[in-house]
Amino acid sequence: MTINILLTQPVPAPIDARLRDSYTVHRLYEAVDQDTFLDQVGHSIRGVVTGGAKGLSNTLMNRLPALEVIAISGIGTDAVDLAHAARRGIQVTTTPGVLTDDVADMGMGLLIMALRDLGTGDRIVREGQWGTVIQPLARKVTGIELGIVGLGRVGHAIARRAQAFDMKVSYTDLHEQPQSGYRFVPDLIELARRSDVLMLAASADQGRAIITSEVLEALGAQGYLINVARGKLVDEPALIAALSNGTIAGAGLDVFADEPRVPDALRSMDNVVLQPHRASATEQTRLAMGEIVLANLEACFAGSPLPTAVAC
Ligand code: 8YV
Repeated sequence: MTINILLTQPVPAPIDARLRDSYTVHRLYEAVDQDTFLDQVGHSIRGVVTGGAKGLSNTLMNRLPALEVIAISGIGTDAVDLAHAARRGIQVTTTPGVLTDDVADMGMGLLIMALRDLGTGDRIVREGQWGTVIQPLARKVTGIELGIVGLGRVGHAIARRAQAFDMKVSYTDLHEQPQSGYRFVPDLIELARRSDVLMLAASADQGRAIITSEVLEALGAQGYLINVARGKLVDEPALIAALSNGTIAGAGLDVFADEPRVPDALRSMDNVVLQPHRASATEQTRLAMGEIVLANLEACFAGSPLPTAVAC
């Protein structure tokens, strides 16, 4: 009997084809009326494939009584209630390792774009204003003090890249990692105070905003915030206020509190660089993530240990 899988968002075409080879695929994102759709297929779904940011709400999980596995194409588990899944005996998997480099690359890209004001330069050339509009001098990138919030896989990859730019790297995390060789600053406000750029690479499993108005004040008028982690880590109204009144100099954001909605205030500011949550969105990485999703599904339905299960 065929196994029914629910997709909450599209996956790359080759992965989609492989899913269709092995399973009956149902697409929540194409359903016009999701409620009726779930009434029809919900009872038969044994596996869900979803994204890190999208996850799976408890309301949705509860509509899937036969669910055995939630395969997250991503590393964030903050949008799945792991305790609820565990109580139901549902296994949860992620795709660790393969998106690390892309996320770090995006972090560095946002940093350079924000400090060097590449967006304005691009616009001046495109709009034929070279020679008429004088663009203010930008901020030097090489040699800055970089504060990394969360020294996990992504944080380490950012730090490695930062060293090639002669940046002085400090970090905060729940615990010191003496073997890393980077300066540990336990207090986030202190880290912000000594950083030119604060880069968020932490998990958001605790679901609370750690970048508060106090942290932004400590970062200061010459400071920048870069976020490639989760929007919910930032008090977004406080960030908007800090950007508009000069409390900090600028920001580079790939993630937001209520995606895909981005506050108008952020969209209208010249000192902010915005991306639509695309840190891992390269063909190579999304295919690698898809392979891990496929391997987890296969193991689950073969009754084998799952390659990258999350401890619930
Ligand atoms: C993924 C993410 O690209 O890994 C995560 O948790 O948020 C993203 O970087 C996303 O899950 C893809 O759907």
